[in-house]
Amino acid sequence: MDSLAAAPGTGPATSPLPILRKPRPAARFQDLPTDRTLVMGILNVTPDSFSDGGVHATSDTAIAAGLRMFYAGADIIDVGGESTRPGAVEVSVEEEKQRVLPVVAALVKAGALVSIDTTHAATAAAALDAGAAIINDVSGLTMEPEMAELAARARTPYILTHRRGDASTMDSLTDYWNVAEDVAAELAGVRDKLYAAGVAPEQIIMDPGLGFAKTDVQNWELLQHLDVLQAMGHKVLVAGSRKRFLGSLLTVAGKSAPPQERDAATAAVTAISAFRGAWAVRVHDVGSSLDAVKVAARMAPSAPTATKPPASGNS
Ligand code: PMM
Repeated sequence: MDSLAAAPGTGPATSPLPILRKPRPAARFQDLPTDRTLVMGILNVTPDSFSDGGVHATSDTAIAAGLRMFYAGADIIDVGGESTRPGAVEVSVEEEKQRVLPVVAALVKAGALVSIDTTHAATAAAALDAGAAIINDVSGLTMEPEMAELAARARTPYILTHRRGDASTMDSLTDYWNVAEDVAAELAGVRDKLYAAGVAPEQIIMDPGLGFAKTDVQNWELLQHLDVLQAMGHKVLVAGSRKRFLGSLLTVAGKSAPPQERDAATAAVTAISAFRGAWAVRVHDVGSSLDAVKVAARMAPSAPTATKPPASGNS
């Protein structure tokens, strides 16, 4: 019997950590499943993220939450130490590293595949040293262009997110001619910089940056036209979990639904994104999105059917 094994979340009530399973070999990006959309669990180690700020404010609670997501089936855990919500206060690189590095190291040791959500190259480099396998830079290379050299040197997959401006300015930068075409064109411009730095096409994951310099209507339009992004030939990540445009959609009596009540809508977005071939979704509630991915896979044209093929020939 595996004496260290236990069902997820079954540690004693007094312990913030689920009982640790045996360390597993380090997970590798190239071993991720390719026959379905992947689910990336969001782990914000911050006091002020818009939807889960303060929930995982210490290393222990963050590690426990990350392990729960991993054992629930998340393919990737996205660890971030700085809030990116509009108007968020910047943290120093040292503070950010203190928040994320112990969490990255513990999750990697447990066998999880970890991405590091940061706009700082120094934090990304330290997280890669601690075992992270993907760089998730929501600034789309605008904050620290040296991220490109880091991704090239480390041969690490790089999530290229569309964003205009920064947390303090993006809400006023929503002027587009055709949002899907414009986002794709702006991403293509940054992609060329990544190529110039030596990043290979297969390392690049495109993200439309839902909620970053987008109005509610523009977010929906981007989801409707995911094919425009997919036509660029890279993997596509959809990150709409609990975002404001879902809250607005679910308005009751003039009040936007609070973030914690947006998970069913998030799962619906996951199902549609998966059906349309997204490589991955980035979500807070892993379980409901895993279910949604299964439904989408079962609905795909390639899924098994009970209908017999028409008889061929006269024999
Ligand atoms: N959004 C947030 C944080 N990180 N990363 C990617 N790649 N794409 C996003 O849209 C994105 C991100 C902000 O949302 P959160 O507070 O839920 O993490």
